[in-house]
Amino acid sequence: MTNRLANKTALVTGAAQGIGKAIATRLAADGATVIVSDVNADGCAAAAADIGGKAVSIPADISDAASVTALFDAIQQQARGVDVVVNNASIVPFIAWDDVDLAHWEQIIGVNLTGTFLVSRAATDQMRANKVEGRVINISSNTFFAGTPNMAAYVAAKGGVIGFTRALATELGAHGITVNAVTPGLIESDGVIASPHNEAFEFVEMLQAVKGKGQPQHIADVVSFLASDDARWISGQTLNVDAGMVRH
Ligand code: NAD
Ligand code: 4PL
Repeated sequence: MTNRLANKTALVTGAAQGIGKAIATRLAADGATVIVSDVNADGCAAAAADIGGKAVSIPADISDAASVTALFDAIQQQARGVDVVVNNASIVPFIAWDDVDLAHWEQIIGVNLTGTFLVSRAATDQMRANKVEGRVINISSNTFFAGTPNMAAYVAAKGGVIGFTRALATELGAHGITVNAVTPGLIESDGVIASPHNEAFEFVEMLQAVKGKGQPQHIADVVSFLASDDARWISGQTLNVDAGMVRH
């Protein structure tokens, strides 16, 4: 689509399907070498094959510290390190509040918040070791603003991601690394289509300023901008991408 990420290597987590796959596809179209990563190893390899070109599949579980270490060792060997990291992988639950127990809470925080920490820790250590003025882009959710029902642990984790984004931007700004978050609204991803969230489109569209069904491409196009040199003066921010459903 552009050539603005030529000579960059971009890691996208949770890229086997949905929004992550669309982001990986867009960054590759912008000229990046894309590391397609996912806990679903078969889906990960299939997505990298679909993208083709310079896309590389390296499966990893972001909630597992050893798996994340192995991922970044492989990236250092195969691509001489990472320039752009998109923390997209997460579990998107639909669960009544009465069913939210400690095991569910710990699972969602463990993947959606601690996983984002583990990948950001390893990625920004690698960027600094390589003297790379890198980009970290965290996929949060507009449920943090809306307090959307049936996702209490998820909303808490996504709020944590926004707080972490603000703090990490401060910690790393002196190294030329920017850290930003994107908050999508309801998007017709593979995961959403296969879940009860798929029933919510009519209601959500009623709340949107701009009408239509959110698509993975709507998020990928904004992530491409944040990954580009045009966004060099933006850090610690949360960019809401939901057709104007919520205003913050
Ligand atoms: P999805 O369920 O379609 O895809 C998520 C991917 O993440 C899957 O391929 C899954 O295997 C992977 N994944 C899950 N746990 C993992 C782990 N421990 N390690 C590595 N990979 C893991 O989801 P989606 O709808 O495309 O969502 C992508 C991102 O966008 C998520 O961060 C989600 O919270 C966010 N988001 C989605 C929506 C929406 O409506 N779809 C709205 C706002 C935010
Ligand atoms: C508005 O992040 O942002 C449902 C499911 N509805 O995961 C989300 C909205 C969902 C959302 C989300």
